[in-house]
Amino acid sequence: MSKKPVQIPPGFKELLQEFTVAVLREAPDNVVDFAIDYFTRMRLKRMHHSEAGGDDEAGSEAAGSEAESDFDEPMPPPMQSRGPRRVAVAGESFDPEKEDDDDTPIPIHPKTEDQRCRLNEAVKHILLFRCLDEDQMHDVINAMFERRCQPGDRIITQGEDGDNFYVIESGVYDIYVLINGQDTKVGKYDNQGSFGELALMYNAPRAATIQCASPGSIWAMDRDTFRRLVLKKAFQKRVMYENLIDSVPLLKELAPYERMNVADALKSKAYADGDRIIAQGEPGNEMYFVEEGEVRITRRSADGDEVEISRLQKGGYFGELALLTKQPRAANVYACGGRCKVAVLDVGSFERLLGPCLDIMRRSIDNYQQQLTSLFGSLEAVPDLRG
Ligand code: 1OR
Repeated sequence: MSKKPVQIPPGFKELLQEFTVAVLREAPDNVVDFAIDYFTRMRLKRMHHSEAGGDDEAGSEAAGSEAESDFDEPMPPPMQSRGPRRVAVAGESFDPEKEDDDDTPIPIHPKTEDQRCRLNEAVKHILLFRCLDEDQMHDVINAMFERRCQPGDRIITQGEDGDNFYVIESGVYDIYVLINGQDTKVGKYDNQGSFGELALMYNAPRAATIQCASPGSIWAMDRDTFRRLVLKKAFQKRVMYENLIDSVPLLKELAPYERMNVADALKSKAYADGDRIIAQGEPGNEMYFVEEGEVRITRRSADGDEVEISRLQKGGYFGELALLTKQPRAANVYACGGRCKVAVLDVGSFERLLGPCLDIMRRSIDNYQQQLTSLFGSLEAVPDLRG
């Protein structure tokens, strides 16, 4: 009986070595979750890289192609696919240019004035649309169609292929994920938000089940239109901020899905040396992450002198204190050195997305307080930063 020789796929050894090093370095609590996250990122990077026309390292290239065919689940914890996959979709590669080339007209679903107003209101808060300009938003509004929902209606079923992307106008929608074979409720959308983008963006099966829990209305956009109008820009934005988000220790508290939402919400601002980013005493509506360069944090003492409190580099964050305490800005922040780039998160997104990081941020207020006391304690009464 002839035995077939065992073939080790090219790059497989390097892939396992790199993964092992990552596991040892990070020492994750849950290795399965970590592995899913690790390979999803690798796949995203590879897609981005090939989109940019670059060459991958031998190891990751081979690893990427393995991942492409074998790894379909984008989110931890592992969510088993249910039912057969639509092969044509699963086999499609990510090619944003191809989406652009399509010159069939964007569908127009006629709307009453009332519908248009309601839809305009609903899309205002959709993070994924932040990367679009006015004309593109016009196409988006035209292409969406309304669907009324009743409690119990299943809008999305985990494991199925993706047909539409949805924006919520009203109603409550529960999120279920298969955990140990059981549909388990992991969250809900309460009268706002959007869902159904993952399967369309990553050509993956639906990662969760979405079921209506109170009557409402949602707006749908079909898969092809979503890919043509939104995919490229939204995808690029997620990849662009992935690096930054990875470099911020605070954001390690978030699940990968939550980190993607943060990427959708961020926008970058560049400053020159000496520009003031935050002014002490002013109201605060935004939080910042340092993307490039350095910032200098200062505070005015009682006699008007500005004293430097600290400096932050890539991965550091600032501006969260006023959002947490609802107090005016407690310090000035200046760009310093060469070019300084920050990623800005508005207060609404801060409140919706950074819930899991709140404890860490609150604890760091005590550090600020200690720093303040050691710098200013002997000169003036130290304000209470806890709000
Ligand atoms: P989709 O196209 O995969 C299901 O269809 C949608 O549910 C998905 O896109 C998201 O828009 C949305 N993990 C994955 N998808 C989620 C999650 C989620 N929540 C909403 N969706 N998690 C829940 C976080 C509260 C992580 C689960 C472990």
